[in-house]
Amino acid sequence: MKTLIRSTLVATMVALSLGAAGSAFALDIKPRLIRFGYGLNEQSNQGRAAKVFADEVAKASGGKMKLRAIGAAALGPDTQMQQALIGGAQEMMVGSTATLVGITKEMALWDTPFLFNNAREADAVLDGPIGRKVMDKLEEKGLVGLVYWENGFRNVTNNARAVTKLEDMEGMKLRVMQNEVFLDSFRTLGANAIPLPFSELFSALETRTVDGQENPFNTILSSKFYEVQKYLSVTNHVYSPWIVLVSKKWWDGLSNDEQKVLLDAAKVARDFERKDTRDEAAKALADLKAKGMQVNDLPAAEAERMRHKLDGINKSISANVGQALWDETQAELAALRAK
Ligand code: TK8
Repeated sequence: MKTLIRSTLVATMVALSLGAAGSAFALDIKPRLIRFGYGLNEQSNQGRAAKVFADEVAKASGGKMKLRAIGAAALGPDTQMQQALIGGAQEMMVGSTATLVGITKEMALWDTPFLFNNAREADAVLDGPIGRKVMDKLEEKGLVGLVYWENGFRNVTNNARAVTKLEDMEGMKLRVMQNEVFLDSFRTLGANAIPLPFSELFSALETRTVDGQENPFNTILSSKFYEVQKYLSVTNHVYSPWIVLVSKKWWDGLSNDEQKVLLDAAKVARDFERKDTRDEAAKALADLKAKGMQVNDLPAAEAERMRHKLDGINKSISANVGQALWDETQAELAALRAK
């Protein structure tokens, strides 16, 4: 009898609160599902940070928002996910800024060869007003950029020879990201540059469709490129950012609180990701050596020759992103270097 009364009471209370709060309450109890796609596998720096991001979103929203991290390009390569975000068929992703250049030309700024000398410069510019300005350009195209993560400084791997001088690039069949700046840069250096989505890269290397590719140490390790590549030449030819993107269509339908949860969580994940990526990079290099890759440094004088050879690329980048943005970036870097 007692139990019956209690359960009737509870039922009445639930019915009352549902009635009082109306349909908004009924909607609230169903967590908002967010598909967050990325290209690398779960055991990568990208995968680890995606998990931190998901945990943080769950915690900060009290379980009302549920971010599902979906890796290994299961939702498609970067360019396909970007289109899904624009169309509103997918909510979020993290990927290379380089694959966004076809959508927002200012993103090409980050592809400038040898733009940043170190991570400190990259963080300062990306997290400062210039990084913000470039990110804001996405909105008119249907995307919202939240934060930049670190992909890292890129290095060349291949099966033909160690790259010890500019001439070693000659005729190398090298996979590059799908972007005019990367294509032009490597063609200028003499390589036979071939644009391919990242998700097709391992098999292209394995089947010798291409001789080589370029990516940071962490990715060369997590994507097991050491299984199909012999030489790793430390060229550090460009710093690659990743960017956390949201579908603007979907973002505009969120409450301010929900937007804040995502932005704050993206920042927490960014700080984790940069630290993890930097901690792991040195270990990854040692691991790659242990796995038998032949590693060499590109001498500074040769890097300088490459940089010089690429002068023309810088001119076309500055024309494309706008001279004012280019000048502002150079001034900011000069100020950072003077410190
Ligand atoms: C992962 C890519 C990757 C990038 C590339 O989807 O394509 O080489 O470095 O990180 O964005």
